[in-house]
Amino acid sequence: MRSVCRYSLAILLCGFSFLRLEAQCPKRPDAGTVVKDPLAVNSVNGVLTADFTMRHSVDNGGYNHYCINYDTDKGEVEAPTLRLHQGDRLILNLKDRIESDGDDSAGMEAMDMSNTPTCGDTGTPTLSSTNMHFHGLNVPPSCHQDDVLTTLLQPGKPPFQFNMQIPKDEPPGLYWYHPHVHGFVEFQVNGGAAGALIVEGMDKVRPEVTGLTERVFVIRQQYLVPWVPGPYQLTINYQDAASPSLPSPVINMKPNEKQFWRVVNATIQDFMPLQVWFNGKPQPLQLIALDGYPLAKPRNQDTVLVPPAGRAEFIVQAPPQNNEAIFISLGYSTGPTGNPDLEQQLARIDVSNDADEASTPQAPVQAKEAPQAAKSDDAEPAPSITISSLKFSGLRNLKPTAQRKVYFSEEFGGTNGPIQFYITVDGQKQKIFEPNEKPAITTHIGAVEDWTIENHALETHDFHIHQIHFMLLEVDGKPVKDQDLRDTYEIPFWEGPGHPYHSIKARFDFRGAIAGTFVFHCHILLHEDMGMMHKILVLPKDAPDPN
Ligand SMILES: [Cu+2]
Repeated sequence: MRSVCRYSLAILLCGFSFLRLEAQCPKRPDAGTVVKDPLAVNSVNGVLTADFTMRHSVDNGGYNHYCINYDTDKGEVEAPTLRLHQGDRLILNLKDRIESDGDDSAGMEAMDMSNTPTCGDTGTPTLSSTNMHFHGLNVPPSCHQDDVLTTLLQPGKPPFQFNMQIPKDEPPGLYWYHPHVHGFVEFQVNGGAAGALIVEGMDKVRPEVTGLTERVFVIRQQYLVPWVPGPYQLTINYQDAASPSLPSPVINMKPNEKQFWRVVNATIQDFMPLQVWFNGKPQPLQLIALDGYPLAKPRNQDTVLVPPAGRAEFIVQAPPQNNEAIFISLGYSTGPTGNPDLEQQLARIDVSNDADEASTPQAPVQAKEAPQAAKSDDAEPAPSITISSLKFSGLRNLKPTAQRKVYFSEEFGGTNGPIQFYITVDGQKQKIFEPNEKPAITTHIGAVEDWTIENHALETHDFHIHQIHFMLLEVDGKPVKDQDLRDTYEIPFWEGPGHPYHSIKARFDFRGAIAGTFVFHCHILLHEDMGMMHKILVLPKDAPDPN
């Protein structure tokens, strides 16, 4: 649920923005057109260098958009897919060119940043500030890498450089990037500022995908400002998915063709049970990877539930010619105090022998030397990568060094007052996140911990931790059959008195080179912005705890 205070300030914000801002974001595709993949920018000789500019505009429909623009010689393109290999270096120059009018506090009280180290520009975070999080990447939480706590970019300042090496044992798969300035994440990701990042090599782990046409679908979600209660508009690669009130987006496939779909849930809060339908029923999807981690064994599922910020990679087989097929997100109940996630057709699948093969436009400069990513059937057979060589492998057989319990909860602040959103380490006092707080959890490099995460709220929450994946062990106290590696996982709402809390138990692996402070939080972005987040400090092995 959303707070009254945010609502009224959003109206204010809109009142200013509507009148004066020139469009800074590229035009979005028309409704009912063929869904194109994002532009792919490939690494060349082990390095991917890209220049991004964060901008803002308000479209004709009144939607506020923040956009991550990438410079090409034909103009700016929005949110390209960054494609790198294990061990490659990502050099991303990001500049903040958000133009704001009037109040850009977005209803957030100015945060106390005292005693908070600074990386990048100084000043108070506002709606015009930005930074970047590389969701799922197992890279250090340090300045110029994946540090959302202290990295701050302010409008008009020189570009800030992110420079990080993708670990050599990073799982091949689908990751994503988005801004993560505490208090303003939802506004910037709302309908816009998010893109996919792929670590190449899935075919080396899961040969099932070899030679298949690959599609990248980034599902976003947008609401009108001023905000009105109810479900928000979904988009697929920036095209409105609002059938039947707008013509459905179109995905082209050849009859009986198998394609490898890589889907990012870049929504602000939508839990998406994904299905592909034809012949009047959902079809089996061959699930290959979740949250950028290849499955130990592919499995067939009719429904793939992808929580906000989750990713699913699966093989879809088209029906024979002259069959209608659809790609759909089913409705999902998030509980009495949750927002409704309604059923929505994401696209109509057009089955024809004339289907366009070149679905992934490549960035012109980099593509000259880079391998074509979308098709790999004429490439040399890739040497295989074994699951056991990937980060976090072998976790199943390790003995945990600590057990913890963490829980989500909510609290009404008055008769009509805003809800407070908490994530709490059991035994500590419930409190919302503050930038200068001490870490709620301190651990050491080398630790392997089992956490039980419960939901005490009447609303489903969406657990995410930065920097590492965790291995799912139990759901509601029962061992799971598939111990998938995840970085985001849903914990359903409490049904009320007389019912047990829903929970998961998962194993957290701190054996990697990730010393530093980072965060765990709910990935319903409003909840994160309102403080449903805390810090975890990972100390070097044997270092004393300073707290
Ligand atoms: Cu939440």
